[in-house]
Amino acid sequence: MDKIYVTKPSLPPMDEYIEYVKKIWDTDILTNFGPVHEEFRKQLSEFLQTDLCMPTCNGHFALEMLIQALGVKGEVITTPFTFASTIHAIVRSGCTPVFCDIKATDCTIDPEKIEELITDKTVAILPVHVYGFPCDVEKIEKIAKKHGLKVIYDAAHAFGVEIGSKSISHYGDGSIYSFHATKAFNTIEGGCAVASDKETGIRLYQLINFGIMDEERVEYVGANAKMNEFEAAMGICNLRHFHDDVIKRKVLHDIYKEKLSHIAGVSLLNPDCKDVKRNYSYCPVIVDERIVGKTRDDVYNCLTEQGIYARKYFFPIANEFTCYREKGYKGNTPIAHSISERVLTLPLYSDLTSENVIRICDILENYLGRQDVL
Ligand code: T4K
Repeated sequence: MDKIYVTKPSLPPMDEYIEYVKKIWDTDILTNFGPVHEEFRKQLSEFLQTDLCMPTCNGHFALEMLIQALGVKGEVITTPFTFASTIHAIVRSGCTPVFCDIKATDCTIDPEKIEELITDKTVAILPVHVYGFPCDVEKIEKIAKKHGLKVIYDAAHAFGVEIGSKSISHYGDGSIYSFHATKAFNTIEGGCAVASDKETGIRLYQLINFGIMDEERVEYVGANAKMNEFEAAMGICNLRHFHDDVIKRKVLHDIYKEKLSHIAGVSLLNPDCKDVKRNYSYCPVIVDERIVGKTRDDVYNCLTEQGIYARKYFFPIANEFTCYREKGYKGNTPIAHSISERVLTLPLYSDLTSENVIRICDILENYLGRQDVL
């Protein structure tokens, strides 16, 4: 049996990519905002409904650059239920993370718990649209306005997600996406930062290229966070197929939903996202040991023995990382802790066959048993 990983990159037909590789050979421009980059940026702007978006070398640097472009320095309220990048970006930018707990329904920041963490040092809220599930953007905005805080969204998982036909990147003062190979939309490595105002957009553009203004002027302590021509070419090609990929993911997600509803001790994390266009980027499930006496790790091991490599996104939570647990960062996060011990993300990608989804569910059913659905 072939191994099945949690994800597999979407690759366009090779001919489509080669066509762009030839263009790169013709121009001799490999990076530094070349013509393919420019073409991709325009397409991205259209897709995201904004001119203020900048492709970057990855999602992590997009976040660092955005934090810097917005002048954020101080305490930043975020959640620990995320990939290492979110917290590393805050810390590497000289800010202090303050950890807010999450909602059990969708694993995004719990807005009811934000205000109690605000101090006179708080400068920003940095929520994560984890698994592509939108945060409670309206409530977060109200809190931010009331206390004069910036809002930066880590939308690494949320490319293509819209709320009421509006791109999710239009909320807050800025957002970032990841276009890493493992994401629903990839440019090999890559990402993008989106600003909500022109001034931040221009600063982002400058910061991404070392803060260089022109040949004789360097105004900001920027970095090299540029996307190169080969990555931009992959972006152009993959963008053409993104819509179809999401449809394929939804079909597979719906099979999981139906099959898992009959299996004891495991439930699909599938929040009721009203008025939301989803991207089905991950398939997180929660294992309930109390029902079948099997832990998340038991289920993980059972799948691994069958060549199915699910992942524990996100375990451990960031405030329990070796590099952070002794730092004394503020915030109690019992729900995030509890979910991180019970969550498992099952394989989901556009090339996965429905037969394999059924096989994964059958393995789970054999191991955990059936439950009656009302
Ligand atoms: N914020 C959030 C919330 C994020 O989740 C991330 C990244 C970021 C920010 C930062 O964005 P980037 O700077 O990365 O653009 C992966 C990704 O590397 C990472 O991008 C992602 N989040 C995170 C959730 O997942 P790993 O360490 O789990 O990846 P890895 O290499 O174990 O890949 C998972 C599986 O995918 C493999 O078992 C096999 C398959 N795979 C992977 C690669 C790289 C392939 O089939 N082909 C491939 O080329 O972190």
